Amino acid sequence: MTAPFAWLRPWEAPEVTSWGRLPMCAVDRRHQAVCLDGEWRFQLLPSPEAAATDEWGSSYVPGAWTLQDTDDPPQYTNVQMPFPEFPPHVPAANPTGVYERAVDVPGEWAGRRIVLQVGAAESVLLVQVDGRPVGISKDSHLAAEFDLTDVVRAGARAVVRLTVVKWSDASHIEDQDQWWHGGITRSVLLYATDPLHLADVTVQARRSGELRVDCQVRGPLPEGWYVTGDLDGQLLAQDTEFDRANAEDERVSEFLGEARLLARVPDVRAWTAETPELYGLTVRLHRPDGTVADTSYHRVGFRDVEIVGRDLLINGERVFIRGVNRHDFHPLTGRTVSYDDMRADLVLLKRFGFNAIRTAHYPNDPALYDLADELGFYVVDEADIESHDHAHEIADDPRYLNAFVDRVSRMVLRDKNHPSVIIWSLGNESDYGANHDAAAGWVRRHDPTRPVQYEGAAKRGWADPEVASDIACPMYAPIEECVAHALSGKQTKPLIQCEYSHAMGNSNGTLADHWAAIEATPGLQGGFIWEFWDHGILQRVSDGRPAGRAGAGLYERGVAGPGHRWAYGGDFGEVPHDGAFIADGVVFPDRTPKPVLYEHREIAAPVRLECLRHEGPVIANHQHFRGLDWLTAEWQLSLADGRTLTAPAELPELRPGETAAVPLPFELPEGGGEAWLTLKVMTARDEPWAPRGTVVCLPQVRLRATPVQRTLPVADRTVEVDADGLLVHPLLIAAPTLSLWRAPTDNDELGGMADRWREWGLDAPVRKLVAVRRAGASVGVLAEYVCDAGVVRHEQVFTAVEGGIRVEESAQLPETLNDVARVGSVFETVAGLNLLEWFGPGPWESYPDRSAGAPVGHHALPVDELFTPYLRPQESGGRHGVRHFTLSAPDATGLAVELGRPSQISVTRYRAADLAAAAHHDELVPRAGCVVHIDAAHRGLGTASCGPDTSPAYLVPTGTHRWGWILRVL
Ligand code: IPT
Repeated sequence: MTAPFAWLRPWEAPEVTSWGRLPMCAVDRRHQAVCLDGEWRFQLLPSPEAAATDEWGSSYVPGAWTLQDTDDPPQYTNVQMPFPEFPPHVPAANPTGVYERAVDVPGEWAGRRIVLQVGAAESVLLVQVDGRPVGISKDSHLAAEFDLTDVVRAGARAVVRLTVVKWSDASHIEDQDQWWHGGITRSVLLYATDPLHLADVTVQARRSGELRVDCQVRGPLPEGWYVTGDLDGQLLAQDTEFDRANAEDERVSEFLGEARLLARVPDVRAWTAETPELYGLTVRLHRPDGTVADTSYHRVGFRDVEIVGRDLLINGERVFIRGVNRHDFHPLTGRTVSYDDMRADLVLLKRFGFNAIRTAHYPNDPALYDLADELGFYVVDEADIESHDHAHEIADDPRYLNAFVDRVSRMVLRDKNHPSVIIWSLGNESDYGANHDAAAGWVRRHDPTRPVQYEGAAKRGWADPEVASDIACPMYAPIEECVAHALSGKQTKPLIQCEYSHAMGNSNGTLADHWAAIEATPGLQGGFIWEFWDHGILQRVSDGRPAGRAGAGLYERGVAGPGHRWAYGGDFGEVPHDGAFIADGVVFPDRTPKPVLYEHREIAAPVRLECLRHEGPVIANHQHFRGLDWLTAEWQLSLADGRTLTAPAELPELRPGETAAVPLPFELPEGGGEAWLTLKVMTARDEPWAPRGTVVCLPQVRLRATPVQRTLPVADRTVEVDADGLLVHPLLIAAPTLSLWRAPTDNDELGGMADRWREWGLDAPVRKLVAVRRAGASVGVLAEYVCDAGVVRHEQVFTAVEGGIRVEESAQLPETLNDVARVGSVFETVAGLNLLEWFGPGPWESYPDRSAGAPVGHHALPVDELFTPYLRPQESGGRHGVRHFTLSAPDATGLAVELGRPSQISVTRYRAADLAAAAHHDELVPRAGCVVHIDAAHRGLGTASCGPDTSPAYLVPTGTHRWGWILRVL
C-alpha cells in the first residue's frame, strides 16, 4: 500500500528524485552486510494507488517480476515509449509490486548506525519499515540507501516493505533500447557501521606512482579522531599541509571531517587494460583511543588519462579502443546478473580481443567494474539517462534538471575509484540541452581527472560536439566520413565511435575495413561495437511465458532447447513492440560467440604477420604496453593439396610497435599448389581470462598463389540432362539452377534491400528453358529466369571429364537488377552426406565483407554445425573464398567440388525460402539432404539494420558473371 506516499504521487513528479536517501559514495559495504536476497512476500497491484491485500504470493529478490510468472510480461520497445502519455505522465494502469519480509536485526548492532541498501529497483522505489515511510528513490540502476537507525531496534524483528512502481516520470528518461521490466533487480542488503564512519573515500593514483586518498567522515566528530591507510602493507603519510590549509581557511567543522593521505610508490607497476596491475588500499578511521571505527577497502590502479591535441592518451600512449556496448543481461533473469555471469562475459570479451566496454546505457552492476579493473578493460561509464522518444522536450525541461545531475553525479560518486573507468558518459540519445551542461559541469568540478563524453552534444554535426563532450563519439558514422574528418585538418577532439558495426543477425560486414582505416589514420582511435548481447529471453513454447529462473540448465547452444525458444519483441503479445531489433549482439543469449567474434579477434591481433619478399615473414608487436613474453606460438603451413605441416615457433623479443624478420620456418615443398603460412599464437601461461594454450590470434600470409582449377581430359561419356535441361545426377535430388536471392538478413530487411528484391520477384523467378545443345561430351543448356523486374539469361555447359563433370556457367544480369543478393548455382543432395570438408577460410562462417578472421586452411565440420542460428532465421552458414570441398557420408562416399576460383558457398538443411518464411527456429524443419549454394558473387553483409550498408566493392554488379566448377563422385 502506498498510502503514505499517495499525496505526493512521486511516480509523476520528476522533481522528486529521492527522499530520505543517503548520498552515494565509493565505500563498498558488501563484505559487511546481511544479505536479504531470497523469496519475499509479493503481490502485484494494478496501480500504485491500489491497496495491498492479504493475498500474498512470493517473488525472488533480486529479480524482475516480469520474468517470474506474473501476468505482467516483459515488453520490448526501442525508441517508442510503451505508452502514449507525455512526460512526466504515465498510464493509470501501472503495475506496482509490493515486496515484504520480516528482518531480524542482529542484537550486536545496538548503538550502531543501521543502513538498508536496495541494489536496484525499476523505476520508483518506496520504502516502509513497520508501516512507517522511510524513503523514496528513482534511478533504476544504482543502489539506494536508507538510514534505519531510528526506525528499527537491534535484536528485534522489523517488517520491511519495498513497493516498486513500474511506470513513472523516470521511465521517460529510462527509454533505452531494451526490454521493459519491473522489480528489484539487484541485491538487498542490511549493514551496520559505527556512528562515526567513513562517508566517502576518493582515490587518485597517477602513473608516476603518486597516490592521494581523500577521506570524508560525517560526525558528530569527537576530538582526536584520525584516519590511516596502507597500500599493500606500506603505511601512507598524512597530508599535514592539507590539514593546515583546511584549518587556516576555517574549513574544519565538527560534523564533516576531511583527511588526506599521500604516498609515492617507487617503480610503480602502472595499470592499463593490457597490464591490469592492482594494489590493495585499506583506509581506517580511528577513534581518539586508536581503535578502528570503520574500514574501507579499495583496489588501486596507477594510471593517467588525458587528452592531448586530438588524441586520448592512457599513460601517454594513444591506445586503440576496441570496445563493445554491454547491457546487464541474462536470458532467464533479465537485468539481474551474477558475478559469475559478468566474469564469463568479460573473459569471453578478453579472449576475442576487446579492451573496452561502454556500460550501455546505465551504470552496470558494481561487480562489473571490479572485474574490469582486474581483467583489464577501459570503461566508458554511462549514466542512466535516455529520453529517446521525448528527447527534445526533456533536455531543457527544468523539472528534469535535478534528475540529470542526480543520475550523473551518483554514478561518478560510486565509480570514481575504478582505474578501469576512463571516461564518463552523460547518457544516450536524449537530444542536448541545459540539463546536460549542468551534469557535465558537476562532473568536471568533481572529477577533473577524466574526460566527459556525450554523443548527443554534437548538434553541429558529429565531428564537432559542443561543450558537454570532450570526445567526438558519433554512432554509426561511415568509415569514409571518419577518415575525411581526420584528414580535414579541422579535428579537435579524439574520435571514438560510441556505437558502430551493428551486430543484428548475420552482420558486421566491413569491420576489417573500419579497422584498416582506424589503424592507418592518425586521429581515429576506435569505437564500441553495438552490442554484446542478443537479448533473447528464454520462453516456454507451451504457454508463451518466460522460463525465468526455472529455466536454468534448459537452454542450449544458440537455439533454445526442447520446448523453449529465444523470444524477441512481440513474442509475449506486447503492443507496441520493436520485434527482433533486440537481437543485435555478438553473442547469442546463452553467450555462444557469433562468427563475428572470430573476425574481431583477428582484427585485434596483438601479433601480426607480414611477408617480406625474399626475407621470410616479419612479426610485429601490435600492443601498446607489453612485449610478447606472455605468448607462445606455432607455425602452420597449409597446402592446397591437403597437407598441413607444423613447426615450433619462437617469438622474438619485441617492444610495443616493433617488428622483426624471422627465418621462413619451412622449406616450401615443390608442388602442392597454393600455400599459406599461419602463426598460431597462444597464451604461454594461465591468464586470469584464459588457460595456457588459449588461441589469441591466427595471423596468416600467403606464400604461394597458383591457379586453383585443374584441366581434366574430356571423357568418352555424355552428361545426362532431362527434358527441362536439368542435370541428372545420382547424388542430386535437385539439379543446379540459378540463384539470385538469399533469405534476407536483418540488414537486408531493415536496409530496404529485401523489399526491393521481393518487388523484383528475385525470390521466385520463373525458369524457362530456351535451348539444349549437345556437342560431343558436352551439353549446353540455355534458360531464362524471368523476374518481375527483368530477365536473366543463364547458360550452363556440362562436359563429361575424367572422374566427373565440368560445369561452366554464365548469367547476364540486366541493368534493372542492380544489386541482387547473389549470382550462383544452387542444388540439393541426397540424404546422408553430413560432413563438409573444404580448403579455404574457416572454420567459422564468413562472407565477402567479413572474412578477415578466418584463416585459409583445411577445415571439416558436420553440416548441422555449419549453420549459425541467428534468432530470426536468415541467410546463414556461408563460407567465403572456398577453393574445393567434399560433402560425404560416414563411409566416405559423396561428392567433391573443385571451384574455378575461390567462391562463396553454403551447405545447409534449408532452402532460402524455408528460412525466409520462419520467424523462429522452432518453426524450421531441416531437410534430409543438403541445400548447396556456389556463388560467383555474393552481396556483402554490411550493417544497414542500423548504420552504413556494405561498401560498393562488395555489391553484386550487373552484366555477365561467369563461373565454373567440377563435380565428382567420391
Ligand atoms: C542506438 C542506440 O543508442 C542503441 O541503444 C540501440 O538502439 C542502437 O542504436 C540500435 O540497436 S540509437 C539509433 C537510433 C541510432
